[in-house]
Amino acid sequence: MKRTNGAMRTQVGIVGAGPAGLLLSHLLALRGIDSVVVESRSRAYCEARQRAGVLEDGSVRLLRESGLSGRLDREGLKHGGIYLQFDGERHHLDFRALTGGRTVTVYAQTEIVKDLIAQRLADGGVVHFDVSDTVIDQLTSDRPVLRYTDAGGNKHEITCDVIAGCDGFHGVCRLSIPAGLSTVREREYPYSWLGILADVPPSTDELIYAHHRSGFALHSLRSLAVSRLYLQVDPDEAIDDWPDQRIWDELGCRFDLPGSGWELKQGPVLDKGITPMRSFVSAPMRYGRLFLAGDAAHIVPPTGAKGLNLAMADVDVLAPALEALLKGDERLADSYSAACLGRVWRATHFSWWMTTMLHQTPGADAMEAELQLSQLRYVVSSRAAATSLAENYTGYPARPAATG
Ligand code: RFL
Ligand code: PHB
Repeated sequence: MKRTNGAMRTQVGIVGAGPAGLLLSHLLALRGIDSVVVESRSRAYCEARQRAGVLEDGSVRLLRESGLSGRLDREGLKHGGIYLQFDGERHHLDFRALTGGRTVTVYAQTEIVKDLIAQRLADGGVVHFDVSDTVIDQLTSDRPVLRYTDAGGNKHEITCDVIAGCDGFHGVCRLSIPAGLSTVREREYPYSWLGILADVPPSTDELIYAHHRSGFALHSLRSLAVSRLYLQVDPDEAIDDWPDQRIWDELGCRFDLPGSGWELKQGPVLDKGITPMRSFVSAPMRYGRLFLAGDAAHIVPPTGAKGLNLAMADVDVLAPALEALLKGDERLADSYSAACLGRVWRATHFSWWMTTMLHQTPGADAMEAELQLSQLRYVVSSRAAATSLAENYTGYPARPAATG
């Protein structure tokens, strides 16, 4: 950030210090482009917010190629498949065998955010936490402005060349696009996820997605010592009605495999919360000099493990597009939205498909239950169907290997 006669100036003003905003700031810095990130929450809050856990191989490569994978390479857990459980049976899908060697990596979003913040600050990057009253303006000019109030109550205005709206689903940037100029496609699902983080080694080597007549359950993990588990619950459930033992009992019931000897290990609950499920796509992802990336433009239900990966894929496309735009070539900026939306819609469909195949729809009839079970049986018995799941789960389209 530069100061000229008291006025502040940067090339790219970035709203939001989630994975999209922080990674974009880093990718721009690698290209010699100056940015300022403003974030309404504290650094501690951003680093502790429990969210995603699964990275596609393309996301891992992006982090590696941009010098951010030191801890990820040491601590990330490579997974070559998942389990699908239904009808009292647990089936393994072997992604390596189905996709010619592709894998995913379990490495928590909290750790990616910690790594990104540490790297930006070590490189002299500017990230302002605890800001309020964020406003973006003059978006159709070539000098858009970013206004905010800092933690001490002082008001600031930064003149930018471009603004990146990386402020998540509840941010202000998308709302700054005039209503008639964007198209929104949205679906709310009639269930939520109750998620816990537990101080207990995972009871599984790879994630278990379980279809059960009481509702969906997912066994994920954060490390070889910490488990992450989810339960489908009604959207109006209150977390206070779910004491820890009730959660463990319900998880035990939904993952139960009679006669197998398998048991769910229980431990102290470190964090718990309820998240609604929604699909949402706002297009185009550009308005003048405002570019949206990540959850600011699109969200998916977490069943496909796609949200974080989409956020990273967006900024992978946006960084070179902004580099070219700042040199006077707008072609990549013009194609940014379309380039991202192809992947976004594929992930939106996959997430919807996984969600509707695995959850119990309130009020659904026996016909729907049989259709779900038939689809699940098909996925675990047909190589073609299993390959389709594996290809989407590991990331479609695959991120091309780096050249040179
Ligand atoms: P974020 O992470 O929401 O970051 C946006 C940031 O913007 C800030 N902000 C503002 N700052 C300044 N001024 C304002 N007016 C602002 N308004 C908002 C916010 O405080 C925040 O820090 O969006 P980003 O960067 O686009 O990243 C998206 C991901 O966080 C999200 O898609 C994933 O977490 C989704 N997701 C998953 N994705 C995966 O790829 N794999 C998974 O396994 C996975 N599991 C999940 C998930 C999301 C979940 N929840 C809680 C929604 C599991 C769950 C339970
Ligand atoms: C997680 O570990 O938080 C997680 C993993 C897979 C999903 C969703 C969430 O599909």
